Amino acid sequence: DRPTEPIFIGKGDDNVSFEVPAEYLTDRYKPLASDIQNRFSSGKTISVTKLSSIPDMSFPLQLGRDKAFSLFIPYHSKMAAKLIEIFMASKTFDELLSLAVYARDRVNPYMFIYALSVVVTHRPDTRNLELPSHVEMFPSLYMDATVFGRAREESAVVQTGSRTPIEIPHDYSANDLDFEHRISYFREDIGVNLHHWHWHLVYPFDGPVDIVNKDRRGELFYYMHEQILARYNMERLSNDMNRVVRLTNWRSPILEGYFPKLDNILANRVWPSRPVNATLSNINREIEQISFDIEDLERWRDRIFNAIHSGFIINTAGQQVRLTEADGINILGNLIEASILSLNQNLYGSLHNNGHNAISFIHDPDNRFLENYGVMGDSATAMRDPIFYRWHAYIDDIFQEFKATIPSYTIQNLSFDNVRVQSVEISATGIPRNELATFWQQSDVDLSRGLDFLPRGSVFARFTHLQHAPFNYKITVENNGNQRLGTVRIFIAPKYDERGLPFLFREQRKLMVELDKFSVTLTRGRNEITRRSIESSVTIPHEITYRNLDRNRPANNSDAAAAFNFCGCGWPQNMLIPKGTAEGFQCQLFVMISNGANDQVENAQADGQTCDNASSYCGIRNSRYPDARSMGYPFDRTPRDGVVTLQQFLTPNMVVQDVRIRFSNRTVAPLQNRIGSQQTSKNPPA
Ligand code: CUO
Repeated sequence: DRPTEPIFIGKGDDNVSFEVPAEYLTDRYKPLASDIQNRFSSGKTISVTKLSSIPDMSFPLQLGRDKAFSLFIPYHSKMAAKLIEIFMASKTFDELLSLAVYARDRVNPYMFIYALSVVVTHRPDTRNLELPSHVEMFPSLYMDATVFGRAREESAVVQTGSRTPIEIPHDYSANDLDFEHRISYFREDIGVNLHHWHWHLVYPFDGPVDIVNKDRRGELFYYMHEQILARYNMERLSNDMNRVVRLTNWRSPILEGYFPKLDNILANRVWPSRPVNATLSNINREIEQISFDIEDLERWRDRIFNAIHSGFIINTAGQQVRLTEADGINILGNLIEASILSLNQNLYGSLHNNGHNAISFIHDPDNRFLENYGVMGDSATAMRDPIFYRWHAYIDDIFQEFKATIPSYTIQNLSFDNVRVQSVEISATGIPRNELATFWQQSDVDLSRGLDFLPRGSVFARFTHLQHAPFNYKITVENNGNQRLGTVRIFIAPKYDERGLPFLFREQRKLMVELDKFSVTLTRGRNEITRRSIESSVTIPHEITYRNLDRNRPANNSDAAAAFNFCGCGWPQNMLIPKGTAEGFQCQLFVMISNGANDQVENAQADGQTCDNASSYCGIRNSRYPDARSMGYPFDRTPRDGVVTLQQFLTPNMVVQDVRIRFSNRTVAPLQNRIGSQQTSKNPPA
């Protein structure tokens, strides 16, 4: 009784409607039952089975429908966890559908969509359901609020087909008087924020244990965020800015302000802003049942550092658990975040999550002004704020402190006998060799699914984002051994620091941005490997980030619709390469081929459901992380004695090539047809 072909839910063009049992209507709507039935329906109707008993939803119902929901608030995440548990417990697809329909008009809508999305992503019988893009469901979380008034006007006055896209200006949240505004294109990139939302959807820190407890999730929490920082820092250096400064002092005013210009239409409020020089204070908000002191954060921090320097943590049974080379980082990831897998929340608290809370409630720590949390309180919006990176730089530094306590890689750990990488070269049509070209591009996103106004039909927002010309890597390898499996690992890092001096290895390794990782079979002798940038293991294609797919395509065709949800997690392809500079930002491209025999993981992709096009940051659905090495290998540790520069770090199976990223300040019009849009809309209901 489960769908065998992809079905698109919530498309918003009313082609599908649900026949709801009258008993499911809320008290307010029961008297209107006959009037409501079929009012919004024109096409296919799905009848919803009436369940003989509805599970107890009283806990998730404690949060009002018009209240702000934040996963970082334990009271809220526990409610969402309960709802997820209820949905997961349904025995059949029919039962799940019925429960979801019942819950939809009762539960807080943001919590509902979050919980249902987690469930759809994790149940085997919903694998063929395609989640709409989060930006289409909740566009107000991703773009300038003024867009929506203009969209309403456009849709009221202009017929579908003649409507023009609403352009989102480049400078809507600040101007260049704010130094940090130079990289707002990165912080406010829709795809970047979608990636972050989706990552936390795939790796929730609370919920049923079998959903939370994924292979190496704590380590991936560290690595994915470490990569965000490496990318952010490269972006900053491209814009003549210093690397991000850790938020170390929690008692002094915070220099960075942020005024998001977002509407929170879910909670009927605007998103709170943070003026410059705001100071953190103790949090005590009864309504969210959250209270902790800055001192608590400091205590947890001290205990975590203590554990790292002692080499073990203390679990809830009072036993020592060693932070080993193999597992230490995973234990710490879960402990510092903290997820429900933390081995002792009483002792180590929830440093990272409560840092988000302290920052997101900085403007109203005791709720005296009845204000909601700021953008740091939601994974869909947190990356917009410069403070996100300062906070995460602090968190990352704790992980680095641990990495400094484990053994460095020896030459043997890094080598691949008889394999010599001779060269790597980057090429793209019409662009000089070993250059990467970046520019601006415009894309459209359909707002109609996420906006509740009539008449319906597509209204597009047109946004401008960074883009680069697609390119190829050509890697030449000499294999003097037998035919063997190798893993190609490609990174890029800036060559010079803020002062224009060449980076030393100990700093440069933290700026190494993973570009790709893939397996190759090396035949005996000379091998030439060609790889396209769009195949990257860290990114997902533009069409998947924005779900800009042809909804009329045949089912189960080449875009791997069956594994779609996990594919939604991945760095946006358009942000693979940092912006660079007009003169050509000087970088070092690093390629290593490691011994595939040591990298392989048993049971990776066990269920045959491969959706590995962004496995580096997101893992693989229902499977172990596909690389046996530490995440970030070979740059996750301090170098062996005597290594000061990247050149000195190299073993024969590695190569470094100087490359430049050249930015040209031009804007390319949208490339794609707006496929998948609601080009034909039905007439508005009378
Ligand atoms: Cu992703 Cu702090 O973990 O936002």
